Amino acid sequence: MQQTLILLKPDAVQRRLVGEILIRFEQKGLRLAGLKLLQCSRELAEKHYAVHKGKPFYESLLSFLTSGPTVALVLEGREAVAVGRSLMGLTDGAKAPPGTIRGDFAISVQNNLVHGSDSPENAALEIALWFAPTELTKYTGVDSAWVG
Ligand code: IDP
Ligand code: MG
Repeated sequence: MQQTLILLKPDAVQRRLVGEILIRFEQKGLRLAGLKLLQCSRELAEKHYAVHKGKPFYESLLSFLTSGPTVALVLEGREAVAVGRSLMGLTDGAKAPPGTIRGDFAISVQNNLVHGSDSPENAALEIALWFAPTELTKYTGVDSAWVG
């Protein structure tokens, strides 16, 4: 079963949108494999956003991600990476279509509420960055025959 790393960034926590956002992923059919609230360190933020090092928004992005608690999720299900990305919508909240998380709740490019892995390979790397193996669960969804 494919897994993806989803972060509900500090703006989602501060704006009390955690429940509102989590329900979107659950209702779609993705299942929780890991969940925690943590304060992201500078070191973790640097590793997580290493691909953006050198870009004009890099420092601001690190400040944002470390500015308050983040909810980290591992979600699993069929095509979890692509499904996660499509529920999130485009990076820029102003351009994200209504019906998506960013389209419904964000208008900023930076403060866009969620992170989602962009490939199964990156998902595996990101999950290992944010979670210890003992923090992840393995179980069979009792409704999997119906949900898919
Ligand atoms: P993604 O989150 O949709 O995958 P990325 O291009 O990977 O988007 O960018 C990572 C994060 O960096 C975005 O979610 C957003 O918070 C921030 N970001 C991306 N582009 C910009 C920008 O042009 N200005 C400010 N922040 C940006
Ligand atoms: Mg990205």
